[in-house]
Amino acid sequence: MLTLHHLNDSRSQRILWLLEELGTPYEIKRYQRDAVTRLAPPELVAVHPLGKSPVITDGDVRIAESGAIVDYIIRTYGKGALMPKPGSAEYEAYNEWLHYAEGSAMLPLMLNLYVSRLKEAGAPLHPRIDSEIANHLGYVDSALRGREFFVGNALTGADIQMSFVGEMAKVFDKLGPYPDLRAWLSRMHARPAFQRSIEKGGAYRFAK
Ligand SMILES: N[C@@H](CCC(=O)N[C@@H](CS)C(=O)NCC(=O)O)C(=O)O
Repeated sequence: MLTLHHLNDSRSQRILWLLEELGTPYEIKRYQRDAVTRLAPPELVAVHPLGKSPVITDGDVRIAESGAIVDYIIRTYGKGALMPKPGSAEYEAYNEWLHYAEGSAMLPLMLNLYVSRLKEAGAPLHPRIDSEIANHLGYVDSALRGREFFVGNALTGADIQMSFVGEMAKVFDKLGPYPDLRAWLSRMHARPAFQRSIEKGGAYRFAK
């Protein structure tokens, strides 16, 4: 059976949400962040050398990196759900969002997280970080204008993969100028499968 190696308060939440959307049988193995450092516990290194979450194991398959996990689960267990038809223009847009979330959009948000810890010493970096956050969130907001989902007329893995970008933007209080992104995130949070994933995953402060 597929096992999700789940770290509390993390990107792993979106994999739980995906599994709940699909109704795929799975097991959760839980890992707790260190209360002070917020780092993952060393037991995760036994699952994957990076020691990060999410990771899934499924028989001989082991995958880290959430975009690859979303892609694998949908291809393997989705029976055609949550992804556009391969070869279609919508599929290319879907695949682009799967990569874009972690490959581009998360970078300025993570820089904001770390550079903010430098307090005054980080001040010279903030104009560039802030303008890149605005660049990406503005792009995402305009992509959602007049649409309910990122691709097509139904939920896909693109919405699930992009959700953590929305969560982090919300945590940093950056969603104010982006009504379409804000409304989309609220719609995603209202989905019954998302709500179930919160119940199963334990406390998840990002969705509050
Ligand atoms: N790009 C990776 C990022 C994985 C990642 O950094 N996960 C974080 C949780 S959100 C983690 O495990 N942090 C704990 C640590 O680094 O010790 C993905 O999307 O899966």
